[in-house]
Amino acid sequence: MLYPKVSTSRGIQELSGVWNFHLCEEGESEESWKDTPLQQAEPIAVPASYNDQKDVRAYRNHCGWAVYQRKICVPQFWQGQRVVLRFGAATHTAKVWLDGKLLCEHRGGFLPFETEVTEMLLCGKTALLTVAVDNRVDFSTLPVGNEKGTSFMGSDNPGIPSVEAAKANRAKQNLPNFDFFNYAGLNRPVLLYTTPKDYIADVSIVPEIDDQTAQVSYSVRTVGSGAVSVSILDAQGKEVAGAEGAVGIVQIAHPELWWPGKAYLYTARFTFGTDVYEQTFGLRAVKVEGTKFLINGKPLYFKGFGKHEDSAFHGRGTDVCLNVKDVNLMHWLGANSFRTSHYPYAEEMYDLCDREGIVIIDEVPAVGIGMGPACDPYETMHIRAHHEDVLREIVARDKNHPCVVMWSLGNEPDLDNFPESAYRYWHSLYELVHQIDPQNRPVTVVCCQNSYEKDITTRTMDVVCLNRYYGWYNLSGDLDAACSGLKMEMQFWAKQGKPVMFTEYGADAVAGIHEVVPEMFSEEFQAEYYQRENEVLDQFPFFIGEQVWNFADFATVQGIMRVDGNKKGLFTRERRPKTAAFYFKKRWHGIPDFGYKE
Ligand code: GCB
Repeated sequence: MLYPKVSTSRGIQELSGVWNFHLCEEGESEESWKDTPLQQAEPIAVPASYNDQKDVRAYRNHCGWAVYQRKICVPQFWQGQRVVLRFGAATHTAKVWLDGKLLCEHRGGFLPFETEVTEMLLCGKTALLTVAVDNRVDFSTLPVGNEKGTSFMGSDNPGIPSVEAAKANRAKQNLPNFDFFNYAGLNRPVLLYTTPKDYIADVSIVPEIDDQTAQVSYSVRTVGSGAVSVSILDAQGKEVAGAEGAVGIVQIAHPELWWPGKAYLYTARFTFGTDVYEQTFGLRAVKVEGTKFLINGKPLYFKGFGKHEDSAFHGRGTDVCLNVKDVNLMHWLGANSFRTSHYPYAEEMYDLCDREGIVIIDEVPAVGIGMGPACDPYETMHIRAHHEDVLREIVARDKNHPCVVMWSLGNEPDLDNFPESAYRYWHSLYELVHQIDPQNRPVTVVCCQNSYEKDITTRTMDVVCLNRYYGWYNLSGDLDAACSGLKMEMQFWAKQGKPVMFTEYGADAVAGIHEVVPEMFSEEFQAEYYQRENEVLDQFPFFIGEQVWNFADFATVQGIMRVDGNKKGLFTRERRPKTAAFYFKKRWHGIPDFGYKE
């Protein structure tokens, strides 16, 4: 799906601002307000999560539908155009009405959707836009919620009669099976945009690089009739190549390649009749060969993070200022990459990373797929069809970004309790993504600390991505034992002939707790944990990257394992550095992006 851009043929009207808002009570239909202005509406900022915008438990802990409303209209000079209403995301399920007419429904809280509203808005009137969003998570949603029991961080003491009785009378609540706060609402920009009646619906760009020239295959999907042409502009806006036709190949002589840390962007200006759409792209090749991850033929060493879209007040709301700040902090640290744990991020972040040369492992919200050794999640959860839809949607959205170098099918599913079921599930998704990605990038699934010998899926991915907590969740506080366990596991991976990286490792550190003899939760322990484990990882040539958990402290569901959120950040939630940030700054500026282990 194309990102809306202004061009000589296209206009945009942003609908950001303060909307009207209402939380539905249990039993109240989300449709009640579809054609009626909300009574006693509350103000709510869009884009942003609603949870932290008002300090009442009802907002924070809401479970179910919430209704957003505002009036919209378009200028008369948009007559003759096609008008589209677009949501960057609505978390997790959405229904959209205009003057009471149902325009669309969407499942999945982290990807865009849109609907044409030409007839309804070009009649010269103002219309009532009503959007209902449902934040409930269960066995049919991604991310997954538990249907009974507790949330990820909860504790239940089964068997105590008074506790059991109290549980039965509890108010309905979400039980996330994942460790991040279930921020909900219109988290991403909402806008109206125009195209001509005959328009460009999608573009796809696939670069291939040779020593002296680069070849770019392109294809354009159009609606209506007309001729397609493309003109390729360099970073200064000078035309360097061009072609006619909806499908074709252009050659770029003396190409400037896109590198991590040294981004170079070309623009493909597509024309179809009167419509013009500009798509930036980079010339870069991605390939896994043996135990190496090659970008433009050179072996990359990943230095970076798992992150979250998370900040005070906004929750998971798009914050382009925070994005710029975070990318600048990555440059400060000498990092080159991050994973969009545990869901696709807002499109604005990918544009920024294209421009700033930061590499992304792009993950879908398939997190929480596991129910312990007693129950096969692949038999019990009803997620397969939705998982495929989400993968198709993320590839359609992000396929042209040079910053995206690998797809992650999901985070920490059960891979070892039901190894055959897991293999059947994940391997078919792996094949699907290889088929649908025009650039055929590497594909992975992120593996949690498990019985790696029983897990027959992780080793079949293009890159083995491991989340490991030696010294934290196991062998807690004992870094000698942690390093010995880690080393033993690495010897197993050495035999698999695959590139291996950490997509998570870490320790909570509460900013301000300092110790001469470091123990858990102090800043010094966190720094020492990384220093000791990195000494082990550096011994293995097939180990191609370290992404720490997490970039910054973040909000999560309350529970006995978390005090005011997850504290594994190298930065606090306000982006103040902890001791470990200075350790990594020194280390990563000393590790080249390419050829570290040659
Ligand atoms: C993990 C999860 C991540 C958690 C992290 C932790 O393995 O992938 O979502 O936040 O551990 O801190 O426990």
